Amino acid sequence: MSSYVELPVDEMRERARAFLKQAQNRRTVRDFSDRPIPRDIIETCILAAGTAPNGAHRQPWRFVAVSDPEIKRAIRVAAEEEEKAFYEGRAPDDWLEALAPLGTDEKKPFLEGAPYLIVVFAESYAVEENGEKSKNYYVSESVGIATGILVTAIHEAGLVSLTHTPSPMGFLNEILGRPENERPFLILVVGYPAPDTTVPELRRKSLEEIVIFIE
Ligand code: IYR
Repeated sequence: MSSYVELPVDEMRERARAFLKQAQNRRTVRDFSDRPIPRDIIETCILAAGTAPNGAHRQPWRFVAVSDPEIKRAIRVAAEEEEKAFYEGRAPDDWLEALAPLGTDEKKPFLEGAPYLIVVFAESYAVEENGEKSKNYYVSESVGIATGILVTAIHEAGLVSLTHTPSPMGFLNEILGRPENERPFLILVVGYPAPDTTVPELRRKSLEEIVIFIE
């Protein structure tokens, strides 16, 4: 394989540590500045997401990158309607309790204020040029991995993001004109953090809590 370059083990270790440090510095942000960001950076990060390993190489993802203020506003209005129903009754009490430390509510100003919303769609099945349907495989796994790479690419570029999942999300197909074989997966809100924003104090699980070695 021509692209594989074996590194000395010490360098591997060093690079793994450096990457961990970068990853540990990523925080999800909920308050965004309205400062614009260049489209080419979004394009580059989406290309990185498109390198994800995926089922049968079907690449079952679509990214809709929205900076149009009217479309962002329409998404905000529709999402807030769903969120209101969620917070005012649809959500079970234990779920609301779990969310309390995050301080979230039905108001989603970032959907309008952040410079970019990247709406990630999962292609449940493909439609060939002749109109025939063909199956995709491991769609959620594939799109989940692609989204992880997208989040990481945006962080590496020096921007911040929020993974947002209004539920249900069917309104996104309507607003964005996407066909029925594309299922909304999540909205990635992207931009600069608002200057005075804070993030909750969170503890990440330790290695012992997340790994079991069998050796
Ligand atoms: N979609 C709602 C609720 C929500 C759910 C989870 I799980 C979170 O980690 C955060 C929020 C909202 O966006 O407010």
